[in-house]
Amino acid sequence: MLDDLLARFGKRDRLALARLLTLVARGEHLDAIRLALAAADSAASRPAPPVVALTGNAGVGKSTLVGKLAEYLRGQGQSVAVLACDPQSPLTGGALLGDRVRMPSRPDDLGLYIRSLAAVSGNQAVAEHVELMIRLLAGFGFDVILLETVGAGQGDTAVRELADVVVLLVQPETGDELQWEKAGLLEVADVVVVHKADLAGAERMESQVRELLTLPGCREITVLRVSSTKQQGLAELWAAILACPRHDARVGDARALLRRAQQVLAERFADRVQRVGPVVDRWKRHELDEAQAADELLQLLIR
Ligand SMILES: Nc1nc2c(ncn2[C@@H]2O[C@H](COP(=O)(O)OP(=O)(O)OP(=O)(O)O)[C@@H](O)[C@H]2O)c(=O)[nH]1
Ligand SMILES: [Mg+2]
Repeated sequence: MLDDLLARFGKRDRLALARLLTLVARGEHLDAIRLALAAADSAASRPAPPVVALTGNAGVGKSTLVGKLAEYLRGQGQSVAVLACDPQSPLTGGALLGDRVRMPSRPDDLGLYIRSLAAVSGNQAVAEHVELMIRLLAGFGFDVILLETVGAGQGDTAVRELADVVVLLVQPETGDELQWEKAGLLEVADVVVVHKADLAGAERMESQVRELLTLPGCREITVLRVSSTKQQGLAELWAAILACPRHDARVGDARALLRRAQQVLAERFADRVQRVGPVVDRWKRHELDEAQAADELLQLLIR
């Protein structure tokens, strides 16, 4: 079944993509999918798509802005995949909150793919699986990958590792909460969006953010006012995102190295990986005891 799915994925079958994402979300067949992607990566020569995370407090308008940004990019002819780490995401029709639909669903638009992910506790697991989902979407050939993440302080450092550019959303009249953002999120942000700029107090909020950013130790961060409602600032936001030095210098290098290591391992062990399954099956059927199975597996590896 997995082989069939992977073959269809290779032919850009969206249903296969959806099924593979589901498997990854459940933590199933991760290694096999990784291996298949590594093999495909080494064959493909296209550059990795930018991965942009939008993060911020609940209700700040992440889903709305992701939707608008996706529409903007579609208008530019770019294909876009969205991963919304939010089970109630209005982007996906919000099964739980149907009235919150904020983006027209476009089942016919093959250049747009939106997937919501259940928020799972334990950042490590989420990060690991989301990373593989991103690789699936990249492997499928999307030009841009947008990530909506729940703005919980702790998890956002994981976002830093996943995304090339992190956009932090704040909104007017949340003066006190800015302290919280100062503590954690400004450290991971590349761009700060004062969202809902159509509301009163946006300018004041912008100057507060700028003031915070003059504190010693702050990195160069672009601050912009954007209104999704009025569709203002989207082009400027995208330009600011593209102007960020993608984290390739640090994370990107490490990613490239890991990818290469994965390819080498996949190539070197391809024949043996096929033989691991049967050993495990024999162990499951009690034809081998643990020690014998472990021994056989070890022999496979050190051969
Ligand atoms: N005034 C104004 N309201 C906006 C704007 N963008 C979004 N909103 C409203 O803000 C509210 C929250 O929007 P969401 O997109 O669901 O926010 P979110 O950050 O994804 O929320 P969670 O996923 O629940 O954390 C909704 O009522 C939107 O209509 C904007 O540009 N201006
Ligand atoms: Mg949301």
